[in-house]
Amino acid sequence: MLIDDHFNPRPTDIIVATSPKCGTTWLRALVFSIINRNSFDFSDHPLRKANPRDLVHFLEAHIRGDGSTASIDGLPSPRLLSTHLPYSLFPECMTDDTSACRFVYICRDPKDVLVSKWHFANKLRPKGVPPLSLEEAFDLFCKGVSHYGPFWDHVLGYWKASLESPKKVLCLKYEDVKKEPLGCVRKVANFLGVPFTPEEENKEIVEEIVKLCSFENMSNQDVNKSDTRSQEKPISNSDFFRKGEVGDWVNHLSPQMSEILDQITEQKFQGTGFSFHRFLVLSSSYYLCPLCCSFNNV
Ligand code: PAP
Repeated sequence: MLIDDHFNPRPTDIIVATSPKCGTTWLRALVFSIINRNSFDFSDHPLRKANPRDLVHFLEAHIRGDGSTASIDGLPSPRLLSTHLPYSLFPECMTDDTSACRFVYICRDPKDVLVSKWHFANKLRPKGVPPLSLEEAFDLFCKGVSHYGPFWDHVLGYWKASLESPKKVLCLKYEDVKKEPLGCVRKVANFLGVPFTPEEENKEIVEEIVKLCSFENMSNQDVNKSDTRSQEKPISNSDFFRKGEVGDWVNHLSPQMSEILDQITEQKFQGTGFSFHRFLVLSSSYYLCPLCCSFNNV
């Protein structure tokens, strides 16, 4: 309602959209560095001094109960904004074909999402409140009790929109970006209408962006290592960097839990054309990819 009543979309707006814990931090960093690649030197880049949350405004946090949107109204175009809102909650003036604003969405295997959410929830647990058990978190997640709505509905909303309006919505998967980061960065740049030129390719700008935004690089920046909690920001930057891996669920979920989650996922996505690759995890460090039949490091 607040978005409907107070947000003034611009046709040049770029929205980074995610269901929580699907790669928001990573995608914010990637899109920020793609669209600003001519403004900064990679050795002295804002992402070396600030967390992506401070560079890409979080839409929901900037539309206040009193309707004030001053902080985002003052941003120059094209505005880069981030959201966890489901696609269906955006006003028609943003989602219909007359609007040129674009959404870049990333989703992730729900088993890894659940594990990431569970760790994060326990970090935020107030002192004196007992930790949330994995069983409890699993139960809520499976029932669709998640921030911003059931995980599967969130994914399908953006997935269907990407099929209907491929120029408006681009859907990525965390696992694909991990596997082929260069290809995914080029895909995002093409989608946003700022493809890499042959000169940029020669200068290996795509490689620079991938390196800058990698988990290893970002989690090692002082700004993301230190405890940045404050009264206004009760969450520390470091809370957004845990493992950054594909398949960590195998270290936490029981075989039964993973089977149940896979079944729910299969049922929800049946007939939609959308799926997550199912990896057969052989140990905590290797998995067999059924698509290319190769062993990969998790
Ligand atoms: P949010 O939706 O609450 O903003 P988000 O950034 O999506 O959080 O989730 C954090 C997850 O992304 C963490 O996953 P994990 O718990 O499985 O480890 C975090 O480690 C991962 N992450 C953060 N930055 C990166 C990155 N640069 N590359 C890959 N994964 C990352």
